[in-house]
Order: sequence, then C-alpha cells, then structure tokens
Amino acid sequence: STSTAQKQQHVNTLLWKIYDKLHDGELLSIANTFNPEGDSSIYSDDGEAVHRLAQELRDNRLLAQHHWFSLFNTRQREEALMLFDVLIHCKTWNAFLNNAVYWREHMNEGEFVYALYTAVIHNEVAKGVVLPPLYEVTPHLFTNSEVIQEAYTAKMRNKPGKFHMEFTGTKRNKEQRVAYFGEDIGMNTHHVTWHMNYPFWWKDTYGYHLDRKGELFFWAHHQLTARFDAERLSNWLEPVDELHWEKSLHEGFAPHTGYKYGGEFPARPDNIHFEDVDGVARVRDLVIMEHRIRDAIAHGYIEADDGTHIDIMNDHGIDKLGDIIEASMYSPNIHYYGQLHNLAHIVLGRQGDPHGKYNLPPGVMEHFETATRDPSFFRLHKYMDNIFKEHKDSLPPYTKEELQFQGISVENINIQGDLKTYFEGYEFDLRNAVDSTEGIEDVELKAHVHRLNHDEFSYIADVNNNNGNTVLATFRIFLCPRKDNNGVIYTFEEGHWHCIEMDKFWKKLTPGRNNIVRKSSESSVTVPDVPHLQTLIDAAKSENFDMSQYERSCGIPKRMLLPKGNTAGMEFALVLAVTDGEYDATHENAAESEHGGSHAHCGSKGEIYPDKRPMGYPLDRRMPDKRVFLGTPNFKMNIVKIFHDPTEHH
Ligand code: CUO
Repeated sequence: STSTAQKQQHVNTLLWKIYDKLHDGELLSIANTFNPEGDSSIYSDDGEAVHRLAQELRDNRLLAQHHWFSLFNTRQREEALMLFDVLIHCKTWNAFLNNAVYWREHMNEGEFVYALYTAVIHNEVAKGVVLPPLYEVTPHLFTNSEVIQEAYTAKMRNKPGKFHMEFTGTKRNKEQRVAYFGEDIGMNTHHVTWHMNYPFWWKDTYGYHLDRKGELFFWAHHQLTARFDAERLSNWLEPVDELHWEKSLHEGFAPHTGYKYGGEFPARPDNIHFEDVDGVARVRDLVIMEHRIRDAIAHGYIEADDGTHIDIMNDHGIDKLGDIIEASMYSPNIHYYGQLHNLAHIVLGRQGDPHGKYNLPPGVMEHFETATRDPSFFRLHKYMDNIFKEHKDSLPPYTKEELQFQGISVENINIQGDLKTYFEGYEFDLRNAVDSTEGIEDVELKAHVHRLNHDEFSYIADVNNNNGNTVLATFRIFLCPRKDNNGVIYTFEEGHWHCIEMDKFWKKLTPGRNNIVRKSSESSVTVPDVPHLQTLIDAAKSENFDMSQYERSCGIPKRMLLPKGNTAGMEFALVLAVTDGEYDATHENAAESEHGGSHAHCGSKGEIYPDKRPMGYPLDRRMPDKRVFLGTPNFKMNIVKIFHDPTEHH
C-alpha cells in the first residue's frame, strides 16, 4: 500500500501549476495509459459514477479548461460533483490517484481542484494527506490583481520578487478599517474549507451522515458574524446592519481581484437597489422564502414535504432551520422553503450585471474563497443570523435549575499574560499564479501581506468540586464585547448574542479545589497555519513524514483567536461556564482527546458532534434576567481588556 508521504507527493504534484499540463513523468504516463472504465471492481459503486462522467467526456459536454468555474453554476457544479462521485467511490489510493491524474487532464481546472479537495477530505483512502493552502494553489482568488500583475512582469523578466498586498480600497471607505478580517487569507481558507467539510450538496449515500450540519452552518456563520462585529467595535464602527431586500444596499464594492481566466470580479456601486437576476431568482421569491421560514419559527414547526410537521421548539430545531435556510440536501422541504442562502449569494454576486447584458463573470459572493471580501457578505449573513435569533428567542430562557452543575462552583476566571494583538508580515508563494512559459525558468515570487496576530496567553480558573467524587466537566469559554459603539454597556439580553466562542474542552475535576490552566494555543475553535506548498513538497520527500497536526484546516486561524481590540485597551467580558460533562459529552474519554481539533466550529470528522448541548450553550437563548446567570455558581464572568500594539511585528 502507498505511504502517507507518497500520497502527499501525489497531491502536491497534482496541484502544482494546476493550469498547466502535468509535468511529472510518472503521473503523465498514468494519464496516457489509464482507462477509468477498464476495471469496475476498483469502485465501491461498480463504476456507476465513472461511466456517467466518461460518457459526458465522450459526448464532449464537459466545460473547457481555462474557463472560470463557479460552484453556484448549476451545470458546472454537476460536473465537479460527477468527479467527486468518482473519487469518493475509489476503494484504494491507487484508484483514486489514477482517476485524479486522468481527470485533471480532461476537465476544467476549477472543477478538478474543487472535486479533489472535497474528495481528499471525505474519502478514507486519503487519510493523512494535508491539503495545500488554497492561496498558494489558486492564488488569484486570494490576492489583489495588482500584485498578480507584478508577479507576471517579474516572471517575464526572470527576476524574483516580493510584492506588497494592501487591503482593497481607500481610507475614504470606512469599511476598509476592517478589510483585514474579510480579506485575511487564513480566514478565507477557514470559510472555504468549512464549506468543503459541510457541502450543501452532500448526500449520505456518499458514505456517512454529517452530524448537526444545519446547526453547524448556523454556528460557524454566527461566529463569523459575531467576530466581524467585534472587529468593527475595535475600530469604532457600528455592528453590521442586516440586509433588506426592499431597501437599497449602501455598501458598494470594488474587488481588485479576478479569475485566472475570465477577467476581473465585477464591481458594485454604492446604494444599489436589488434587481431580479435572470434565470436565478426574483427578489420577490427571496422575500417569500423568508416569510415562510419566519412563519415556521412563529408556529414552532416546519412543514415537511410529506405533509408532516417537524417540531422545532427544542434543542434540535436550530439544526432543521439551518438545513432549510442554507438550503442543503437535508432540507425536509426544499420546494416550499426554497434555498434562501444559496440563492442570495448568487443574487448578490450578480448585481453588477443582473440581466447578463455585459457577459460579466460571477462576483466574489459566488465563491467561498472570496465571499467575505465583500461587505455585503456580512450584511447577508447578519440577516440570516437574525432569523436564527428569532428562533432562539422563541425558546424559553434557561432556568437556574437547568443550568446548575451540582456541587461545582467557579471561584475565579482570569488571563495569565496579556491580551495583546498586533499586525505582522507574512509571505506566501505566487508561483502558481503565473503561467509556465517555455524557456523561462521558475523564479521566486511572493506576496507579502499584513495579518492580525496576538501574543500567547492562558486562561486560569479555580473550580471547587464539593462532590465527594471526581466528575467530568465541560469548560465553555467565551469573550463578549462589553460596550456598543457608543460606549454603552450591553445588557445580558443584548450582549449574549455578540459573544465569541474561545474554547471548549473537557476536564476531570477531583474533589476539592482544582486549578485549571488552559493555553490559548490549545483552543478547539482554531487551527495553525497550513504549511506552505513548498514545505509540503520538501516534507513529503523525507522518510518520517508526519504532518497530522495540519490535516484539519477547518477552523479559525490561531492568530485570529482574539479580536484586535484597541491601543487604550478594549473591554470584554470573559465568561466561563462549567457544565456537567457526564451529560454533555458524546465521545468516550472526552477529557483525554482533542476530538480531531477545531471541533467547536467544524465538528469531529465522520463522528457525531462531541457536545450534546446546543452550540453556543448556555449563552444561546434569551437572558432577560441576569440574576439567573450571576446566581449560578458554576458560571463566572470577569472583565478583561484587549490591547492592540500598533507597531508592525516581523
Ligand atoms: Cu459561508 Cu454564505 O455560507 O458563505
């Protein structure tokens, strides 16, 4: 069988210069000799998927190479998923590799990259492979066009170069103050990877069920929204206002980013009025979907397509709502509730050319790699977040009795070290952004970006266990902005919805006093930087290749765990809730495992979500009476400050 290092080499080679023909002799010979339909026994579906795709190829129906690809284009998605279907049914790495090589040469590059990434994530045969950072595989989706142009020029002159990437726009646009968040290459990688882990088109026939997929859709995006608002407050901006289909969209956007082939992403001026998009949706359709969803929330049940009612007035309601709002294949009634979220992305992405008069390619909103660059992304997601909130607000607030953890009291919660943020320089490889040109050697080409980072710190807590025995406890840590943009202190009722999740983990508490220390670097919401493609290429050549800590790139970048704060010190409520792990934990040995890492926003691959409680518990429901929280001994709150150091670190 193939070693992990060899698999990693294969994936590296497949993705290197994805817009060129394969350059590797060994893989090239596979491309020339392999017949995908030659042996059906290599597939777990007897070759059903591969016959379908091969027929499309024979009929000359597949999208050409060197054309843009969008997952939201129905036909293009079908093609990418046909390839995914082939790869997910490969029983061995060899079958997987042979097909990947073959279809790389015969299909559109964007479709290929998407299918390969999702198949590596979901097919067991690829276990151990680290997917290279997308910003080095398809850099044009993460890098300003100006920088890409400079890279081209340097390449043509055979001169190595480093090019500084600025955030798009100018100081005259106040949204630019938070562009460092929406344009962060790691944040964009988190977002696109999340959607690859939880694709809206997923069917359980691909192999397994994605546990609490709808709720994770809500939670991951709710956290993006809350985190973006915390960054806005750090920069003296008001929190995002939700989008209204019938009002004009104030924020325009000039992407300064483009496709490798297919031109620039279209721009959108300020204050547009939403227009129907031909062949996609009328604005009226979206409003109808919204009303039907709000009706379901008001009634407390969803109408399934077989006429039955699904009760949502419980902890599982949010999961069902996520399914119908996104909408995913798990939606119990896609015909009635429609696909509010997915259609909204397309409608927003097309406002520059809604009737297709100018033949513009899809906008940034139609790509998970680029969507958060556009301020309308956060307006759209705030709008959906408020729909989810309407549901959460319809559930009864937790009572003290429900929240209590018998015999457990938190004496204090604090921070060891300073909460200090800064910007640092970071470089990534642009060699895949430029075409290979015959007779011109590869030269070093890099983009230099500014990214948010922070000093490491630890949480320290003293927790008393007054029970006579050791108990398993769930630790839930949140950070909540204390004041709004006018400096007014948030009430619990307002503030709980703005809390950002910092960590969640399990620990055993022995009888008596327990001193708990947890490092920021251990957080279950974050992931480290994915190693550079070149690092992966070098590492895969070594004997003892082990990159397992980087396998999961779904999670917020480690360095963005803290919001920026400000130079004077911005106040946050640090919240610790210790709850009953015996009840909460769904995995064996909860305290001894990290559950694959970044499980809080990304779940545990192939397994059920490690925590039985609703995501965001215990801050997810209304909090009309702060005495409930303050009077619960297993909860504790402390006010801390995040300081921003304005000098750039290197
Ligand atoms: Cu992630 Cu709208 O769901 O971009």
